[in-house]
Amino acid sequence: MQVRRRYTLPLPGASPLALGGRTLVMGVVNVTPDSFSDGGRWQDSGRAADHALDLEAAGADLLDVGGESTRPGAEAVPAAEELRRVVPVLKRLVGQIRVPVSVDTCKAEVARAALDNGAVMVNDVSGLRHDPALAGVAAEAGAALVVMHSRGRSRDMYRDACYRAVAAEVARELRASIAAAVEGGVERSRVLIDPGLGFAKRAGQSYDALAGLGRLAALDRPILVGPSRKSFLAGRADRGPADRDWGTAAAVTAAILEGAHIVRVHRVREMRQVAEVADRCRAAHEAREGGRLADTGTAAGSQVPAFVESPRSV
Ligand code: PMM
Repeated sequence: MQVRRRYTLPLPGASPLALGGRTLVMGVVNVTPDSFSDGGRWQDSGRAADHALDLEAAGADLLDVGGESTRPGAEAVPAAEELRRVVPVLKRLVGQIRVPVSVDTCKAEVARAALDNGAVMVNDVSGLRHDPALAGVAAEAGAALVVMHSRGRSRDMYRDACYRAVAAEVARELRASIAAAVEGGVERSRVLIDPGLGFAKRAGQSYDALAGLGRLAALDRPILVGPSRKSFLAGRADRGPADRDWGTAAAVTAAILEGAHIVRVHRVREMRQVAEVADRCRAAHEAREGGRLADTGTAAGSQVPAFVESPRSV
């Protein structure tokens, strides 16, 4: 098991997020016709907003709203179309949603509109490679910024999937993304990192990135991991996306034991239960190791969750 540091993530106009005690669950809201798992289901802005509220009620700690599919082979979506998909959903959520909302985009223009309409975090799957101006937009708003590891573009996702040592190369490239964020004006304390499971990584390489998550601790930033329903979980039976939730549960558990602070998932209620059990495993390990695996980070105060035994439990 790997160390998981504690962080306090500042958010504009909202309470800061405490990271590293309990794992936070980020619910996915894809307002796209073609995402690999749920494409087309939430295209209507009213249905997408209802879905976001359902995920909040199911226990999501934060939500990630996106208007561009990043599945392998997907063509880029023009900014105008991405804005048309995402902004009406965000507008509907203002005043209704209580958890922080992130926008999943690589485009500065879309990020700006989303931040103007209630989003407080930008999730850039390109790690600032596609539109470096995005850093300035996040900085100006004081937003949190997720820089995810990937290479190339969605349409030729696997062309650059060649690694000698996946975890080390992902860490090195994420270090460059953090530097680009800071150079663009984003405070380091607002940056999160993500190894980008399934992005420019074949199945075995995604497992290598997951198993090597501990290497990212050296970058001293909170870690977000998004294994949900991805093709590396298809297994020998070649299961389809909707059939990968048990595999997602296993990957979420592995990610938490390897040091993830936030997991990005489609099935919030179920994965919240998974995260709670994995957190208890962490806490038991930490107690046994006498604090070796506990906080070595920057935020003060104990955030290890207090576990209340149910009187009904056998
Ligand atoms: N995966 C998808 C989209 N956005 N963002 C982050 N930070 N990490 C991920 O792993 C990730 C992402 C893949 O598509 P989906 O929205 O259908 O899950």
